[in-house]
Amino acid sequence: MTYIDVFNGDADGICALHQLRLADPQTSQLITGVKRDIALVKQIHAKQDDIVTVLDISLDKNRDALNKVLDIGAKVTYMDHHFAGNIPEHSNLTAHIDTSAETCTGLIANKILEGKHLPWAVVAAFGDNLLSAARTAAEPLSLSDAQLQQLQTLGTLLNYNGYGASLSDLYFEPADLYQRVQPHASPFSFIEEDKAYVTLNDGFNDDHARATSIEAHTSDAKIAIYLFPNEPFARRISGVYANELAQQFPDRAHALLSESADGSYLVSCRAPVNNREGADELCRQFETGGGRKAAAGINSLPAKELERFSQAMQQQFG
Ligand SMILES: [Mn+2]
Repeated sequence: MTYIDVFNGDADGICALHQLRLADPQTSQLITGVKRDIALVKQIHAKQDDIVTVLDISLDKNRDALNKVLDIGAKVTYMDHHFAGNIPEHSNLTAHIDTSAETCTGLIANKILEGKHLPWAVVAAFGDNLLSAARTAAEPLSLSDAQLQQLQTLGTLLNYNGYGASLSDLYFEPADLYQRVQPHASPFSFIEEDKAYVTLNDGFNDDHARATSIEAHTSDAKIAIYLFPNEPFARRISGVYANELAQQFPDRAHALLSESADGSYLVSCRAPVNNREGADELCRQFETGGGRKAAAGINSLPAKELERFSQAMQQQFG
């Protein structure tokens, strides 16, 4: 019998798994990837009675593979907050899915664990740009403003590390980053003791400075679209920078399009913070699009569809 942990390679995925494995330590096989690599369940080679945990990836995008794993006889616990569609009814499946805009997988895990490793759930929520949900969740911890800010920065950096078209864009492979987090019951000890924090912080600051020098391609009171060049810094910073713009201009929807090597665009889209819905609806109109109400993306938007995207965005948020 093998434990198989499948998780999104961002802050939320890492912090959700970390909470669960702090509560129930097991040696497990890790399956993850860049944040956008969400078709992870098909990578599972399960046997009967294996214990599979799937975190922070849309069930809708993994349903066929999930059904196969269930039919083999593995026991699956599935926790997520992305669009799920129909959830299979199977005696081997336990699903904890909550798609409300103010939660994330780390907060779902926290609820199940009754707050046992709450600081990591707060990091997860900050990572997913749920700033007010993170602050509310943190209240029982009675942290100082400076400590809360540290958790926010850690969430941002773990999230930042997940963005890229391939693992080679990233500072750390998400499985390695999870393993570096693993010895730390407290996020503050990770921040103080692991040099990964400094590496990510420095990388983030460099990428961020380059991002802020790029002006919007189109912008008005309701929407803004940015075009970023085909460079690793752009792929790494795009998602976190989109979150930042969303917080800065809370009534506006944002799309950040990073050019890929083949000329298509990798799209990060954010609904207005003051009305967190529609990002998934917009992105799902395109073949490789998906995500959740507040934050969604398109893996490969053909260059010739830029105008169509622009119009669809205007339609959705204009
Ligand atoms: Mn998430």
